[in-house]
Amino acid sequence: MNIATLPVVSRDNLRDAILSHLAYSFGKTPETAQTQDWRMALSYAVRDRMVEAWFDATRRTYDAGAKRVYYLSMEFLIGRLLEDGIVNLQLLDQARGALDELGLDFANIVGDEPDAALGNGGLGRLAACFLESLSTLGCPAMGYGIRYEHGLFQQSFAEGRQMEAPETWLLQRHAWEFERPESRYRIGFGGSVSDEAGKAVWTPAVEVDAEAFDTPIAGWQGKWVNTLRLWSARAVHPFDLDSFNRGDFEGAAQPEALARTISRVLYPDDTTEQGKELRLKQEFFFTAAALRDILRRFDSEYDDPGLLPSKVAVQLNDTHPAIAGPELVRLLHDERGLPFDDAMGIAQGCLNYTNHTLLPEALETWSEGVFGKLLPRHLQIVDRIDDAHAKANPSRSLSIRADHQVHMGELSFIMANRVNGVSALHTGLMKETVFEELHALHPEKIVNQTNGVTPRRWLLSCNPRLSSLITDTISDGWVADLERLQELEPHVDDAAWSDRYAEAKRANKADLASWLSDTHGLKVDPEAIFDIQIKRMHEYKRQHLNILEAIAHWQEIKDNPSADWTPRVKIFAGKAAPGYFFAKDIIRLINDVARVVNADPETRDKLEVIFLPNYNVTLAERLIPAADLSEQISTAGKEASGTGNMKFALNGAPTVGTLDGANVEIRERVGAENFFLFGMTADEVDARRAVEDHARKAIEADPRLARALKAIGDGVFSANEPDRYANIVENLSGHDYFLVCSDFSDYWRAQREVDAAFADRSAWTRMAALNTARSGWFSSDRTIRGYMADIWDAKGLV
Ligand code: NBX
Repeated sequence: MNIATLPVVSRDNLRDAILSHLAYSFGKTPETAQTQDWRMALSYAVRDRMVEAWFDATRRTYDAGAKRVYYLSMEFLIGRLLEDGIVNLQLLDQARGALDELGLDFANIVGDEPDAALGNGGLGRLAACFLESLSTLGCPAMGYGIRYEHGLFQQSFAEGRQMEAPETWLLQRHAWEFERPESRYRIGFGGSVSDEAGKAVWTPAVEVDAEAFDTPIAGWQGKWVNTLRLWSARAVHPFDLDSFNRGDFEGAAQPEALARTISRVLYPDDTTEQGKELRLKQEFFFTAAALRDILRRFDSEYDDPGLLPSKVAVQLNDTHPAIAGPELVRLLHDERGLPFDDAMGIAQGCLNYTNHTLLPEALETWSEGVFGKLLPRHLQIVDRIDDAHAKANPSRSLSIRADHQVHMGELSFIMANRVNGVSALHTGLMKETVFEELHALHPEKIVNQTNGVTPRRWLLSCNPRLSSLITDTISDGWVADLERLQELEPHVDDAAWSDRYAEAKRANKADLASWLSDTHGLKVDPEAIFDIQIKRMHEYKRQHLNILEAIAHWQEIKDNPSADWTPRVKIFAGKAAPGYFFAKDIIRLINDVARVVNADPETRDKLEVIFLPNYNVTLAERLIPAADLSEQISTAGKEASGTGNMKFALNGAPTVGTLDGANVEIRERVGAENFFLFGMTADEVDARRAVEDHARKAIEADPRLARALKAIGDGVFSANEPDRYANIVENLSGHDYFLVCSDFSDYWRAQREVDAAFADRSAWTRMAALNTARSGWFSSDRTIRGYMADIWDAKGLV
């Protein structure tokens, strides 16, 4: 069947499909069905509508002999898929109607879906937005990753402290995946390499199977559906019968338990590399399985491996799949007998690498010991790659293997056809810092692709009120062509339209206020500025700058309670890596400040501080449409891009931020007058660090800062343990690597400008609306078009 002939789905069709799945897929009657059963039945009914387009996409790709794109990522932070699927297939009215008729509440049913947290933060969420845009653009593509049994840990607070519990999304059946027991590859680890007639032969010591699970990803209007293929680790021989017969029941089950460890849990660190062997195993496991799958598909169509670069583009999402370089060379050279140089050339023609951070502690390296023990043949190949590169570039002074470490960034760079950064500033800094020497040797390799976000999830679906206003104003072409939001500009000075814009935001804020009350027992003033900072907890993101300003603000209100303060609700959310103690202290401090400040009757209606637990995609979808102000306050030069910053701007929350990452480009587009800029530039940051005692000098120069720090140090927020935050105070008044103190005064100034601007409501609404109208460029459709043109040389087929 061609997609053009796909039947139109009516409310009644959908209702019948739900009832049919309830009976025949889940064995339940409407009387016995629980919320989860209804949710599964609805999911299957929606999923069914993707399948024809899915088959069709595969067929058309084969028929066209089109180049395929493979996105290799350790993380896909996809969140919930049901509402997304319904929205993309344009079944929202039908689904609501069908559930209504069955006496069910739509929000309740879609809200039952677990949030698939197979990622840590920006890098994983970017991968999820990219998959959706690849489908929307009809680019033949596949995502490859790991089917973690446990995603990112669940966060709760005990007396303000972060507690971690395992995430268990797979305890319920996953509605969207198709298990593919027939798609299995054997993956080896360890062992030795022998020389057989001049040929290297790797004999692994241990083997596991990688089994595929496929999730269809439908693009806008369901015209094209790509696949996210996640690998699950299985034992080659799941059960040891000999042990069992000897009465050793535990031993009998051990092979399966050991094998499954590989795909058991997502590493919860988003910056520091731990160099753990299991992590390297995970990296090799999914990368090797993906490459075998890619070659199998290629072989079914072509018989000349020289054609690979023209038919296959592989994107490495950071260095986590960097082993793809040596592994592809091994497959082509050792297993298929191509000369080494040819194998390396072909691999370099296929692979590309995206860098997401310049933080030195995040750059992956593996000790030769760990690497060589787990992947002995790959270590040899790394050396040959290094030698070949050195021969071709005799002036080169560094190498992939240095200080007894394998440097994955260097390896990725050398093995890639293109290397990209994720914002203009970040790409420029890459050329000047981490890859300075390699860039000088290969000046054509580094390109920029500024990140983007999918407008289907991050506007259409999460903000229906604003979406309807936009569609009423300029019709619905913006959903697939976000730059058309510019057409809103002529309306921002129309009072009636502007009232409707303000009303959408007001209603979103009221919704958030009732949700906060219902679920957390928190009362907030919907008239206050909703000032939101949501992201992973990290010193460079400077949540502590934000809370210091809140403390100073609180003190100032108390000095003069009857002044005309603009009421503010400060909302934080974010997880800290379990081993990142400083970040966990910041969480606790924010919670302590919230407890004290929120209990103060003198300031209660002027300032409130909230830290919401367990930040995830679903919570972001709830908070962003209700935000007035977006906090993007990293130390300049440290945030590679940011993507939350784009979601806020799109949803009409102006930014208070530094010139960092994509903030720079957001400000250029929305206009400097619609952005609250503060802080040092990346160059000024470097200069400031060289100033002796920079923190102490900044504190001496700003009595507000000094007083806020003193309150923390005196135990104002931790009366039963006054020195609880001695470490934070000491860090900030001493080393202060992230220059919190040096940027404080200017941040304070910018925040008071926010207060003044918010007090003029119509001017504020205009500013918010201009943020929406001018953020269309930050669609991930634009980003993916950039990758297709500048990196992959791939074409869309819709
Ligand atoms: O990638 C993030 C950057 O910090 C953001 O500025 C950027 O917008 C985003 C998308 O390009 N990086 C990130 O999220 N890194 C990780 O999550 C990460 C995870 C595991 C790990 C290292 C980094 N070992």
